[in-house]
Amino acid sequence: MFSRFFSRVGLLATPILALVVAGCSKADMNVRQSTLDPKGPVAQVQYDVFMDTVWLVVVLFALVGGLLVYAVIKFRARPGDENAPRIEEGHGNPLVEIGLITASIGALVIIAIPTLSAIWYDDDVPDAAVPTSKLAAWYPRVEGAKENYAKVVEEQVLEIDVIGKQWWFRFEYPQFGLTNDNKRSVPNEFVIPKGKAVRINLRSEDVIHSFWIPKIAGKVDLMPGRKNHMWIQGDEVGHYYGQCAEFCGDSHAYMLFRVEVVEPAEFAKWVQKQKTDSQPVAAGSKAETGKALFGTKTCVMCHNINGNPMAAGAFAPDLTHVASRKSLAGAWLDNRDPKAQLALEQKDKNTESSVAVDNAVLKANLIKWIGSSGVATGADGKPTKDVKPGNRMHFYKMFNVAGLNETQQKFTDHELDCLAEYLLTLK
Ligand code: HEC
Ligand SMILES: [Cu+2]
Repeated sequence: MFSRFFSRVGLLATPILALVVAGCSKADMNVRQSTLDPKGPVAQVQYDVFMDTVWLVVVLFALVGGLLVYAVIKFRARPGDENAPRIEEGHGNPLVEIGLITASIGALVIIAIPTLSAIWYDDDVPDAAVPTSKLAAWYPRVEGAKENYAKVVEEQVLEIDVIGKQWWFRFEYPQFGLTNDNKRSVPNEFVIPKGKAVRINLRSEDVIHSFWIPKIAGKVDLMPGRKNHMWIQGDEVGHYYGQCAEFCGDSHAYMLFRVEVVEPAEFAKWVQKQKTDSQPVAAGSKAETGKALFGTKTCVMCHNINGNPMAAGAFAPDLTHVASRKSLAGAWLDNRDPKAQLALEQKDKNTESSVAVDNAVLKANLIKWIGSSGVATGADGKPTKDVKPGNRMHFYKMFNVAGLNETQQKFTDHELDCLAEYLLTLK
């Protein structure tokens, strides 16, 4: 009776198990955010620690499970056992107990060694990642005076400040003067040169956030009133997806970011581009109307646009190059053609491949974002749903002539069209 039940369960379980195991193939794990597909040394070390632990646990499981199965079979009740003499039950075998305690400690030590060394390695840019430091270790006088050694190492490490806000990330490159104080910060998407060690300084301007790029490194918290740091390095050119990994309020789930790993020459070009101003708009164009609306509809209070002297806000994402970015609003809205993007990823078998910005998609996203304040009504007569619940653009309280108000604006379709046309010129 029982054996028939078990054989049925076995019959059912086998194909299910086969399906589950098939899902574990490496190719299927190649998704946009996967810690099992490391593309840089920090993520690699974290992956290795994970796998070390998995294998140790597999051995322990087989050992303990195996002993249990052995005991169940060997000492199972047999017909006629009722009359057999009872076996004395033992209590407290010191040899077994001490043996098990020692084995457990041994297992913990085995896991602790790679774990601790990984924690040290991930903490800050290791000397080995700085070309000069290797050389200087052998020839301390090669790079000029010895006292300059620290400075040389420092110069070779690219430094990026990451600032968390509800609900988007701001990136600053102090070595290149790309900072919020200079009105040259970079929101949502940042760029790093391939194969170069990057020190990441993490701060928050409001609540706790967490910085996580699964394929490159993660996670380290951004804490209000406290500096944290980590380092990253991208070894393969591509477009990588990151995410805030610490619950931080209404739109936490919509607080994403991207990092583009590019060839060093591309990186230098990108930095130069960030230092340029926006171009003048053509007279009589929709963009010109949009630029004027950008001034009158309070946008200038929060947003900075270099080349538009009115727009000098330091609170919200810098829009000087908004139309060149592949995503919008904390990287929640994608400005690329989704079909073309999927086709490319499938063709290359690589989720790091990326198509360029699609202007039609970008325009639709701009209109959706700016117009979705929750006060406008949709075709069904109900208030439109906001793209990011609680976001600090549509639900930010500030003083105006009428007192403390949320900055909700109403727009006509024409106004939205003109605003989008203006923002599209900000390449
Ligand atoms: C009260 C301050 C404030 C005002 C006023 C404001 N914005 Fe924003 N804006 C923000 C904040 C904050 C964000 C980031 C929202 C997020 O991603 O959570 C943002 C995001 C954006 C973005 C997306 C930027 C990016 O790179 O992702 C655009 C475009 C934008 N605003 C356009 C406008 C326009 C056009 C106006 C005027 C109609 C305007 N904003 C008025 C605060 C403001
Ligand atoms: Cu967050």
